[in-house]
Amino acid sequence: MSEPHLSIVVPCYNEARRLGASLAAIRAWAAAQDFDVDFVIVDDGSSDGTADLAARELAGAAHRILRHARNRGKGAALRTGMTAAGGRFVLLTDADLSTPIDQAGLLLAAHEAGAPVVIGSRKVRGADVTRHQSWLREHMGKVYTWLSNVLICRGVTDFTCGFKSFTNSAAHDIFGRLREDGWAYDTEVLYLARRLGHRVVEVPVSWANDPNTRVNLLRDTVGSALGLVRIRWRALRGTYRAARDAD
Ligand SMILES: Nc1nc2c(ncn2[C@@H]2O[C@H](COP(=O)(O)OP(=O)(O)O)[C@@H](O)[C@H]2O)c(=O)[nH]1
Ligand SMILES: [Mg+2]
Repeated sequence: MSEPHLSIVVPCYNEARRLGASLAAIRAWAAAQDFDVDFVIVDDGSSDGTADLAARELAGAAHRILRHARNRGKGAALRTGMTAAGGRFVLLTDADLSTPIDQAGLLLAAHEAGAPVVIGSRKVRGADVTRHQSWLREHMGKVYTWLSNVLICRGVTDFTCGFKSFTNSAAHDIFGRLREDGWAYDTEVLYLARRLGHRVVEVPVSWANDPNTRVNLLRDTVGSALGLVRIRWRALRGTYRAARDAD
């Protein structure tokens, strides 16, 4: 297939239980569009047969399944998947489709209006959170957003929604420079987008929490906060500028 209009990248870690239904929903949505879609699945060292399941579900569809030999984290998986994607636009979505795939139309409309980076937001007017996270997780999320705004990048309402899309060149530009392997990657993506001059547009999306989560609140909150400090430190030291100049 020549370059598809849209590549859909799904980072997966032990997703055999819920990925099948999600891929079926995405395929059904894609079949109803008047443009070509291909899939990039990144199996990040799963031990539950995620890659085999993805191969079965995507038989007959344009797709690639990329595998990490060991678990490296969502940021690392997206660096692999987003820089391998060939579509004119590249959408990343969580495997649980907490944001339903039909919301992709809203993001694509923003691209057509000229935005290189479009992020789903649960916080801007018009967003619709139909099932909330636990009180504690939601409040930790607020603290993370505040810290990300203060330390790294102002004016973003929702860093961590797992539904974002990019023009192909913005995807390669940003994810090729990503250093964070773990959960702080979201903030680094937005930092890099700003730094590289790719305008970021927030689009309100609907979102329903799936309580089945790979996030460990204590470990991953501390890990993410340390990630923000690393990003700020690299920014101060000019690490990202050096990466850009090396092009
Ligand atoms: N590649 C990769 N993906 C991960 C990892 N941990 C979580 N994910 C993916 O990130 C997405 C969101 O994970 P989830 O557990 O639903 O987190 P939550 O929605 O933030 O509670 C899913 O697609 C997961 O498969 C990981 O270590 N590596
Ligand atoms: Mg989830």
